[in-house]
Amino acid sequence: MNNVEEIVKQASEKIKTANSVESLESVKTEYLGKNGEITKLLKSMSDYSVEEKKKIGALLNSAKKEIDEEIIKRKGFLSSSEIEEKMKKEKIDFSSAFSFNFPKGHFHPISQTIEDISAIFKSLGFETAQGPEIETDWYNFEALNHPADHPARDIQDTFYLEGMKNLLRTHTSPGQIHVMENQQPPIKVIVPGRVYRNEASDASHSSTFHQIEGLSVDKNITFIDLKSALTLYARNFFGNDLETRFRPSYFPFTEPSAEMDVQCFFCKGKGCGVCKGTGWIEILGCGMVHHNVLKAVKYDSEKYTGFAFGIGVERIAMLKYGLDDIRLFYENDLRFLKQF
Ligand code: 2U9
Repeated sequence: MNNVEEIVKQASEKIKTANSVESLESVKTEYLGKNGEITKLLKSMSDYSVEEKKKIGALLNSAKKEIDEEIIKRKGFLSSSEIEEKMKKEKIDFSSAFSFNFPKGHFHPISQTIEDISAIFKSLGFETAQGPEIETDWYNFEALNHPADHPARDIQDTFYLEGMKNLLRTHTSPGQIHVMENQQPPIKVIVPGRVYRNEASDASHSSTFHQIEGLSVDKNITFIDLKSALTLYARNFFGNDLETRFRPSYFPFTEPSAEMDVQCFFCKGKGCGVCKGTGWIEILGCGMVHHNVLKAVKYDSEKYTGFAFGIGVERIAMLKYGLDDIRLFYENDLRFLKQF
């Protein structure tokens, strides 16, 4: 009986080093099973006196209890890590469990381009707003400083709806008029959307296309703010290494107005077919918001100034993907769309 302590120590050592529930079970059998070390000693007690039996019985029972408890503890630990291990090994990827193979779609290249451009302006602090495609003369022209006899108002250029009261917007600018009517400065929004022009379509014209227009109005907004925002946009979209330039232009709703060019990203300014030998590519129109526009939305044009810009999405997408016919975007030919 002197070696009971030694047996417990040995068992304890084996329990600690057992590294599976299975090997733990065999340790249990070795010590507490039918022919186990402790069981054998319990069986041999008949050789002792009643007094001795009491003492030895207590000793063996506490040894048995100790071994049993250690095994239970170790088993708890091993089974949880075994389950973990098993879960890792048997991880099932259910994505392949569906036998029907849905063809995966993706966004249209025009949507992708709108998304890419919007993300850049979002990073510059612009929020996105949207407006209706059916507008009135006031929102589409009058509030945007188009004189009554402006050619764009001609039925030849604009789709008027029945009764001539409503029209299909010819630009997304009326969206910004709505924003300004509902909100005081500071304003910093972009308005992406579909616009309509009553014109014949060819490789570079379509009666429906998309614009992203932007507007920033606050105290002390200057042409510097316009240049820095649009230069950051152009560098980000077309590449940091390309030069940009602004040329004077004319729009009824901005004064002064400008157009922005980026150095041709195909020939890096040397002159090629894409830039028609000029080394520059026009990417947007812009300007300081005309004070008549600020007045139309009842902003104090002495207190506030703003800049605005307009980007033709199809034009940018054609440049980016090297396409020469705008009509490809609307034909929904899968052989074309699948390439994006
Ligand atoms: C408000 C005031 C001013 C938006 C502007 C342009 C210049 C412009 C064209 C780009 C290519 C149209 O799609 S396109 O053909 N747009 O050149 N757009 S400034 O100016 C605004 C907008 C809203 C209230």
